[in-house]
Amino acid sequence: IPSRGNNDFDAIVIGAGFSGLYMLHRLREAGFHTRVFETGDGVGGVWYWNRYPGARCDSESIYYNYTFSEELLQEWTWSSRYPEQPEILRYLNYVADKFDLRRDIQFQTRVTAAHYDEDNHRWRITLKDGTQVSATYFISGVGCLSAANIPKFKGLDTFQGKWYHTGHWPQDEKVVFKGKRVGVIGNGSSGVQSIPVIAKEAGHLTVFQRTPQYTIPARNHPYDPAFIRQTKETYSQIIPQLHESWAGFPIAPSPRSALDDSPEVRHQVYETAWEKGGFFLTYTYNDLTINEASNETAAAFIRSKIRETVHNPEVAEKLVPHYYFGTKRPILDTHYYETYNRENVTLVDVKAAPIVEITPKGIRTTEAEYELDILVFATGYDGMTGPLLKIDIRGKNGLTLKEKWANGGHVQTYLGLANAGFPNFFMITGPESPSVLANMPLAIEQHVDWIGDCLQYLRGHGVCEIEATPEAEQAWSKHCKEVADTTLYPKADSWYTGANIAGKPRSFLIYLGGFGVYRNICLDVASKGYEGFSLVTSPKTVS
Ligand code: NA7
Repeated sequence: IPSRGNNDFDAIVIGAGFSGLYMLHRLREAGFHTRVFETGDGVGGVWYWNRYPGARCDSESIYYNYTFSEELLQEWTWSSRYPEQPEILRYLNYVADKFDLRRDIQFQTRVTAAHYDEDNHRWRITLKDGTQVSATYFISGVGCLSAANIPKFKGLDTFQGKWYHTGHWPQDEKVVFKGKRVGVIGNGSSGVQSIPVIAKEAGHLTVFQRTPQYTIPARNHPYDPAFIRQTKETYSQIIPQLHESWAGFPIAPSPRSALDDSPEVRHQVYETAWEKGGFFLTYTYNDLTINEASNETAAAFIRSKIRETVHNPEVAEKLVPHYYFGTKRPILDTHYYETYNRENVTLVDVKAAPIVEITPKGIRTTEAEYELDILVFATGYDGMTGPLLKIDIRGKNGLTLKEKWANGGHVQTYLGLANAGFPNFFMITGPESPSVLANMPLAIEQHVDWIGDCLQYLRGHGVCEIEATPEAEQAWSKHCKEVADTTLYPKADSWYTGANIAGKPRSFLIYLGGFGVYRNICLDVASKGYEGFSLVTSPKTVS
């Protein structure tokens, strides 16, 4: 590696969450001079920012970790099936310390622009304080859900109470709900996790719900030490199973359609899954997300559970969803529906009576004004593309990523890893990769390993520029769409499709072919000398 100035690197990575931490480790081990820039003042990414009450993981923690280090796997022990945010943040800090990562991370530093310098095959990167740095490779570890969606309600600036977004919860302030009139807008995973916890403390909680959601009990519990021991002993056999699986968990999908069973047997299958908690879709039948009639059997079961749980029938009906189960991100809860039996909780249907404005005193809908001391936005994220588009990323000929993805009205990538027109730029879990529909740390690890292998290959072959071809990209995007269109997912208004953000072009932003299939496609591309990419060796010759 040739030595360079202080501000010139082989690789620059944005973000010190699960993605950036492992990318740094992987590249440093391979001898690449690497720098990570991170906005926060600590590691953790989404697990650094999401400190809202009740924030926890909804993937089974025993598999929700890195697998690249056997030593790390043996050393770390999760306390429970779905641990809370502080424990996950402790894990990431532990990783950062163990692999001595902090010395190459610059905290409190936002990357504002990244422009590709075609003549020199380098990325020129601008930091918020105006500093210019450069690197051969520019790698995004910005996460899929890190650009908060704060709807532009009229009057928010006049609100005299305090307001927070779940994804930017303050680190240095303890938000005290005791005795306060609290409003929560939104009931996705963040709302569903925080609402029961806030309700226990608040004087009164008003939930402003636009679309009801299906949520399944998490049934969190401490892990049995024997289970942990056994898993740790067999991890080397489990990892290949994770790699071949649909979602990065060692769970064999059911071989049966929901319509193969009689209503009685089916009911029992659903009852068992409900009692077990967790991955209802996986534990039950194989066609809930592709067959409307099968989906309806599961949806009807969950609706019946809501009606059984919520005492007031009018409130229960407001909580009952009427779209395909599982097509918005599945949610796990701890006593969510039960919370609406509390006397200090009110549910407001803002689809029936939309929010008109935020007033100095609270929220005014078309029907009433609700006085509030604290307002919580659990309104989600500009998912998948939002965090990338917050940065002024320009590839060849000055084309911005925003322009590229607006062209034709939809996002287009190659494997969710790369973009035609943006050489030497890689996205960890970018749009059109399985990312958020797989076990996230595992999906991240797979991308990081692929990028790490690729950079070593390029160095070994004297390649100074790698770029996805427009043809390969078009074919991948077409494939993504075709796979999505065989399912019920695109029929829902969700952040998977961009429908949650006003004006965002609608396209299905996640690859639904399954993690194992996708991983093999990526390996195949690499084994064919990076098929679908054009490689430029120095001096400029295309191979
Ligand atoms: P989500 O799942 O996108 O949920 C956001 C919620 O906020 C959802 O209920 C939205 O209703 C609601 N929302 C958004 N904008 C508005 C406006 N303008 N008015 C009223 N309600 C609104 O975000 P989360 O943070 O809960 O979860 C994100 C992911 O993090 C989750 O999927 C996991 O992967 C982890 P809508 O359904 O759009 O009608």
